Amino acid sequence: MNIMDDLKNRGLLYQSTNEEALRNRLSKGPLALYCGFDPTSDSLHIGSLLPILALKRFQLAGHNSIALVGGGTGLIGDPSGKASERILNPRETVEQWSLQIKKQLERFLDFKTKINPAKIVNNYDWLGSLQVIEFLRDIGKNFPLSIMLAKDSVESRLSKGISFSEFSYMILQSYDFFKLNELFNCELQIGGSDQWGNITAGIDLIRRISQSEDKEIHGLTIPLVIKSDGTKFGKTESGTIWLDAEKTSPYKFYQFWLNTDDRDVIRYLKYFTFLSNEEILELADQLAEEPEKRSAHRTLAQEVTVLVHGQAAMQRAERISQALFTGKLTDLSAGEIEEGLSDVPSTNIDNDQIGLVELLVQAGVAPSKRGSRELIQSGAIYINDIRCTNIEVTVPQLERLASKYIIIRRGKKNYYLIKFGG
Ligand code: 383
Repeated sequence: MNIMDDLKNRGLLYQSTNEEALRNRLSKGPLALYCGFDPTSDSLHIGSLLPILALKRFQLAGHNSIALVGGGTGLIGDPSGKASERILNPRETVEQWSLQIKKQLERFLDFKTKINPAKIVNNYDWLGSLQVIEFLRDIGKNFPLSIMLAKDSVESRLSKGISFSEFSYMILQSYDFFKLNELFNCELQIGGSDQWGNITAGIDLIRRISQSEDKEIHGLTIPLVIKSDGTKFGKTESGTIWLDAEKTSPYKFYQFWLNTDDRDVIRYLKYFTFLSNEEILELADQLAEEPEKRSAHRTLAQEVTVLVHGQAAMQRAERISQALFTGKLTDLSAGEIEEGLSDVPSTNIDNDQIGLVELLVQAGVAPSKRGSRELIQSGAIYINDIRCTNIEVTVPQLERLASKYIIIRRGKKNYYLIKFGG
């Protein structure tokens, strides 16, 4: 299937400068395209996943994908979609983050293939050495103020405040497009729908400099992910879902996708996986007929976790999920216990010569010994998923998981992790 039809079927086409012209161009052979990512943190989060996968879809369709790390633009800050001025990050920090983001992007694209190897560039390489006179004379001269002021990113901020730096951001991104067009004949820029203004500004710049109104150059945006319940995609109670395994464990990542709202799961399968239309339709049928099996959710969680963290990490996430879900906790290794329970209150206990009643107090499960006894006697306490109603039990009598843990559950779902000996 051609890439435009594939994107359309998946609901990934939001806006394009001229769809017919782009389709026409794509049908003639491979083209180079790019998408940019600013280092505004030490890791990308799942908000960047859709454009990253779009770059991958283009590469799989035979095109030349370029991922751009905004080492230069990240020093300024894109006002698009931002309600207020950003705080500037120190140069060394942005430089460090650029390296980390480059590494992450590299995992998704194929740099080894002989036919259409992906490229990764950093716009600091050309923006960093731009001279102010050159910038204002050769580039700035091509930006009519009326057009700049009318861009959403600027207009929405005029009354709230926007600095000259952020106001000028679109010129930098436009210059990138111009540069990549010059360097690699890059003919298409893609991005989220928030990037429309910057992408079209770049196209205008290239046309002006080349003095050719019909120069082959295109822009395409993909939708921002909207959740059915109206809350923000990619955020949970415990924070952002990052692509870095150190910041969001593969288990947590897997659980995030597994917990997708039923109303969103089929759309996410189209957005975030490479499964075919037929495979997704099949899962939609299963969701309608046997929703309790959660095949669509599980497939989504598996596919996206493999894409981001690899097969082994996905299988480990499934093992942890399975064990916590069925209560077969004895199967878990120390690392798996830590990963699966990284979000729950945990307590280190040095002196284990105490009773269960005391342990519950020390671990914050109960406010007092009296409260502790009441909880145990009422049947609310589970040790390693086995109910314990005996207030005489002592800690040395309890089984240790992976030789140093005890998992306490209070009621249906309040977990506590106890770790013995440091
Ligand atoms: C910088 C220089 C370019 C082209 C693009 C850029 C980055 C761009 C931007 N993008 C967002 C970011 O970096 O700010 N000005 O956080 C996000 N993107 C992608 C996508 C998205 C956008 O990285 O919609 C979500 O992920 O475009 O918000 O020459």
